[in-house]
Amino acid sequence: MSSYDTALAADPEVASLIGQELNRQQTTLQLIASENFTSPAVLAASGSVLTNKYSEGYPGRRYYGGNQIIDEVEDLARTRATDLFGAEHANVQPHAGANANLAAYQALLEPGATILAMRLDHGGHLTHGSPASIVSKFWRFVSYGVTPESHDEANPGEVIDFDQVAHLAKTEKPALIVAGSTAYARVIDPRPFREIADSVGALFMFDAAHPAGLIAGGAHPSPVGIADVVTLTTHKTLRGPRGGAILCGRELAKKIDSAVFPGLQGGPLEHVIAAKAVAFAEAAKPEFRQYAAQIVVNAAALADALDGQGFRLVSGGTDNHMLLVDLRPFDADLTGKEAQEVLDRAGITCNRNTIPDDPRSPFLTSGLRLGTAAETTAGMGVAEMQVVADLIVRTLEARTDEGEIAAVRSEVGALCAAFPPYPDLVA
Ligand code: DSN
Repeated sequence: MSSYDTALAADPEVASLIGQELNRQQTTLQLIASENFTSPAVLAASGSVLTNKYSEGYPGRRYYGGNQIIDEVEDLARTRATDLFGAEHANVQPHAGANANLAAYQALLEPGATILAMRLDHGGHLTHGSPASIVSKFWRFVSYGVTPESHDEANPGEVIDFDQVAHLAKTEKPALIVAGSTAYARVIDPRPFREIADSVGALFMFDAAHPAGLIAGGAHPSPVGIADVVTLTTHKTLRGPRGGAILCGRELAKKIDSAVFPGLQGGPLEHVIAAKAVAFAEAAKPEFRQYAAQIVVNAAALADALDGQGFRLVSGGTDNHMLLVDLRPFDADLTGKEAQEVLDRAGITCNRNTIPDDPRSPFLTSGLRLGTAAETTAGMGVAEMQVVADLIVRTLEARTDEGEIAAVRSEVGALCAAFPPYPDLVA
């Protein structure tokens, strides 16, 4: 009997789908850099009766009755967040990272103000200036990117071009400079951004959606106390429930809070906020520091194992939780889309991604983005990263050989069986 059959007896259709998804997560490799496996405690909090409660407002200032306990939940989450990151203020209500960014812009900027952020095709996020995002209707975006690829092994390029950031800051006079990325395999040092922002009187926001867990675990420099505002997601390297949060100094607290509610959102998701509180406490434990360090070690091991197999690693490698693989030297005809699809069939879940100055469209791409946060949670280490790299290479070499793909799928299943993310849940 599946772990969901009893709880969802009245809805076997949904129970079956959740069971199938649990089975997929337990039996295939999860290498999407923005995903993770939350703890059973996080799952329990986010599946709790707190979902029933309306609590528009903030602790002590709600628009509905019956919020005494909810206030304690949200206060606990805020205190744990500020303690974990060493921040003066935390807003834990954003439903997602995109909402956190939108609220931060709304709090800090007048409509029409200029924002200097990372180019989308060099790793920036939709909320860093995509014409398709609502942010581009309210603010004017100017983009910086990474330096060109270089063939000098000691200095491979494709790192944030701080000369360009400084130049654009001077010429475009942004009101806000944004650091942060969804597809950048290197540490993002907040200090040069701060210096450039100060030199032109701009505010500085660090979008820590991806490295939040690495920051909490001491495996990435913290932007807290350097940036005016830090936005983050709680579900990537931080390993909490799907959601967002904003950290800032006391002087911006009121503006940030008002921008989230009533500016952008209605009732907060207090079941998710409780789950965020659980995750913040988990991330404060000494073992989380080991976990964060292991994510980085595993990413480096995966990069090493793929290097020399014909791939090119954007920026020459990684020093965070992800790597960006240029597929073209491996096979000039292989798109990221095709690679993602064949890897999916082999039980290896990842996503296609543009690489800097990608000649292909974002729908096709020339790259793959791989991340190690989830499988590190499942207990995999350096030895398994070598196996994972071999399975990726075999799959991409045997794209039309269904027998070989089935053989890889079976080996993936055996590897995952040794590292189940939820050993106590039955699909
Ligand atoms: N979708 C997230 C990621 O995969 O990085 C960004 O929003």
